[in-house]
Amino acid sequence: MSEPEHGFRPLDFIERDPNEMAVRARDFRALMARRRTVRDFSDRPVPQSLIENCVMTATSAPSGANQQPWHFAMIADATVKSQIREAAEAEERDFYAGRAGEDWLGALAPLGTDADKPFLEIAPWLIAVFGARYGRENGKRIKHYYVPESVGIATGLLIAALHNAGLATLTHTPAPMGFLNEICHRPDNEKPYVLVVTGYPAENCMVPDISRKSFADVASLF
Ligand code: IYR
Repeated sequence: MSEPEHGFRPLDFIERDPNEMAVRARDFRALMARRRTVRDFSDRPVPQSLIENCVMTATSAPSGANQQPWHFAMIADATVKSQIREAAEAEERDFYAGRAGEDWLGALAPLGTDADKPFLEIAPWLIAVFGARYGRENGKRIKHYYVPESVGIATGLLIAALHNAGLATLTHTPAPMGFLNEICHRPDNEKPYVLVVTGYPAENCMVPDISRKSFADVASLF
């Protein structure tokens, strides 16, 4: 290995009993299998500390060259949420009116989505996830590696953390969503990737009656 710029320290690894490992793997699978994307939220408040803890979990994700090329804007302010709803719906109206194209709209039909996004104002929290295309140090551009992959992994951890905490989530991707830079005051080297909507589901919340692919269809063994 080449000479590192930092020292090394012992890994903080928890050795577990194999039976406990099997139980934990099954329990976590069962917990995550119950996650569903939700579009019908309650306005019931959710404490900031809960959201912050879940975002901290997201920031523990691995990233290209440990550059941690992400930013999470946590939004609870009603005025900011209204601005986001207005901008997102404007884009979505164009999208559903034809910009998406027939094939895309056909693929979305089973979800029953449309340009109305009331959840952007109703849900107590929106988390705008940004990826830094490059970094800046003393006015110099620093190249970032594997930005979409790193941000995707972090977002996956965020969704798992929110679900684990007992909240419902929606990964919402109004396209294009450059308006999020302006509303969240993020620099133009940061690209918005996704808006994670979170809170309690509305009472009697319904979700599409769809299923996951069979394990054999999505996994193979060598
Ligand atoms: N952004 C639109 C459309 C949309 C696209 C995909 I791919 C989805 O999985 C769901 C929706 C919207 O949010 O309605």
